[in-house]
Amino acid sequence: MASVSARLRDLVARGRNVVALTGAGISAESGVPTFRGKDGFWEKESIEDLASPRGFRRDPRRVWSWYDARRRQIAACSPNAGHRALAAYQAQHPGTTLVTQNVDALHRRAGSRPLEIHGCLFRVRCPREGVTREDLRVPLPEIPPVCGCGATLRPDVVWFGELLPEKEMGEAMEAARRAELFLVIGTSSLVYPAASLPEIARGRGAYLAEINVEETPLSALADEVLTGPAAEVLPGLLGIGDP
Ligand code: BV8
Repeated sequence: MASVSARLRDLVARGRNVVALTGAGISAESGVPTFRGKDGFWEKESIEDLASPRGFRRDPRRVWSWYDARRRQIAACSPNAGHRALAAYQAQHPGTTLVTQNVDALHRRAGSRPLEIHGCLFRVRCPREGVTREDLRVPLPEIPPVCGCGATLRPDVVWFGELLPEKEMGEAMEAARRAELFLVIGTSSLVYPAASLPEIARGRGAYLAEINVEETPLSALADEVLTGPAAEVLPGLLGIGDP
């Protein structure tokens, strides 16, 4: 287990204005591939063709086949000890803000109340009616799925070149500004504007701790780096035995 400074332990125990930002790495031990690691999602596919409005307009069937495959894969996965430790910590310290870039719904399944700033794979949106609804059908009955109004549905996720949801991102920015402790967990810190959140927090005086299995562009800015898998580091760090 990575060694933790007394300062970090105190801030965790105090539990005031704590923000956690998670990425694909926290779901790795649940069996969900990360994006940029080996066997990652992006390794096989071109990101522009799949996670972009242009790619979807050009070939909705291909894009939905990829999302349906991810939905099937993730539906078979369960939250891990890292997700559960964050959920228990947020229950103990209700002022904790959990921001996730992940679209796998595993934080919610672990009992957390996350700000899902990149949306969720298990929600669909009708572009004609502007209505978003949960859709847990695995596999989808037809590819691409069609709304009752006849329009082709889209996944309720944020694609490259698209704006992040205003409400969730506004709350995340506000929490980053007020943060006393900002934990960055399992993200390559490459995708913006999500990656700007720890920078904002650090700039406003937050203590910045990174939990990752390898160095990232954020590591140099962090006050403390805990190297190790999130499912192993988080229960000990957050003082939560794995129930
Ligand atoms: C936008 C949803 C603006 C879909 C995704 C500067 C400012 C603003 C924008 C930009 C900018 N520079 C470039 C941009 C454009 C772009 C961007 O950031 N590009 C990057 C690639 C350079 N950003 C955008 O397009 C965003 N929109 O800015 O709009 C705008 C302005 C005007 C008009 C219109 C719009 C939208 C970004 C959201 C894109 N959507 N996904 C889907 O999932 O299908 S991004 C995708 O990457 C996922 O959401 C994912 O969460 C995210 C980040 O990846 P990570 O989660 O970090 O995963 P990764 O595999 O990279 O890393 C895993 C990490 O875990 C590694 O560090 C690894 O070491 C670690 N790890 C592995 N195992 C473990 C572990 N850690 C701990 N424990 C383990 N066991």
